[in-house]
Amino acid sequence: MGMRSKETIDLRSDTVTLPTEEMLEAIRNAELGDDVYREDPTVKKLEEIAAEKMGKEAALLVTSGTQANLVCLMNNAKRGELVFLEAESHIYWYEGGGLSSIAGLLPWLIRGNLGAIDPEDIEAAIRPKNIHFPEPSLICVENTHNRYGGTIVTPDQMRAISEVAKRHSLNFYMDGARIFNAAVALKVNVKEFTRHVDNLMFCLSKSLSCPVGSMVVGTQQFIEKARKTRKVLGGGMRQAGIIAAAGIVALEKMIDRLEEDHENARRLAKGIAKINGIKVNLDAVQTNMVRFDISDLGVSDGLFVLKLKENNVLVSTMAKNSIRMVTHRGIEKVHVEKAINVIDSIVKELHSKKQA
Ligand code: TLP
Repeated sequence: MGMRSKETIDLRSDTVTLPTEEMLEAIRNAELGDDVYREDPTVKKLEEIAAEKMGKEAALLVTSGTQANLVCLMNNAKRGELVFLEAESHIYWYEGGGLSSIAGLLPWLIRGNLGAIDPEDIEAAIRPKNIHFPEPSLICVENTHNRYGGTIVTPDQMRAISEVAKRHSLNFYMDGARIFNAAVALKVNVKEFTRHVDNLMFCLSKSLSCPVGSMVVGTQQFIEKARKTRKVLGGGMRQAGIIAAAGIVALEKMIDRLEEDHENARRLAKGIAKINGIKVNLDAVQTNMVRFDISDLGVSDGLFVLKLKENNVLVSTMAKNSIRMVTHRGIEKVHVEKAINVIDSIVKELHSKKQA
């Protein structure tokens, strides 16, 4: 049920997962009301469960990860203020520049190690008060980190960053789109990550298999403000219980199984690492993503993606010569093996063309 068709192996993203039978059943039976009037009992229930799981006071269902990040940027900082972001962060790369065009913020990029910013680098970037300087107000982390290939910012690293934030009275926010992947991979409670941040978002519609939705989580006061901002951005939804119903199933049933996705990603990574001409950093394969480099193959990433597609394996490109594959509920061991074989034969074909 996770895959679009029996033949295609879709490794583009975990966003392609389809709802489970249990989710569809829960959607069918959900008790509904108008959530802008705060009368949808299913949404309320999901928001309570999410807040409780994250160890925070309150939560808010929003339409997407992008909307969650935008709502949180707008409520953690004022227009014209400066926000510290990891240089490869999703907020900076893939959200249409909303942090500047809508939230009015100035991004200050700091390059991290596999996605984790060194707290000393933030410390060094914070300048003393001066009439010339923009006011810093927020530090963002992304966990797991997408562009580094699903890497984890550990609880210890989170704590160290939170100390810098406290020392300088900055807000600390986590784009935790895939934070449950991090928790499952390290076998720790997700609160070990969330306790260090003031607020966060996580996605229901990625590895947890929901069709739609993300959650913003934080203090009661923060969530009240976020509710207003969501409405302004057009994200106030009416009988949103049909979305929340699937979210409840996700939080109750879909977290533990993420370990399977991680095993499959490791299997996939080890399999392609053996292929001559493919470079994969196995240390970066920590959750459900595999990024690999094809610069030795003498073919563009666009053409490589196309060749895989012709063989019914879908992947995405993240940068020049760089390919990403993501495992999820629709990917099983047999698909992993088939994908490795397809990549192997395409690479062999490319090598033989080079020699000819
Ligand atoms: N990521 C998507 C694409 O946009 C790249 C994917 O396929 O991985 N934060 C992080 C860390 C994300 O990876 C994403 C989505 C978002 C935010 C935005 O979520 P949506 O797509 O729901 O707006």
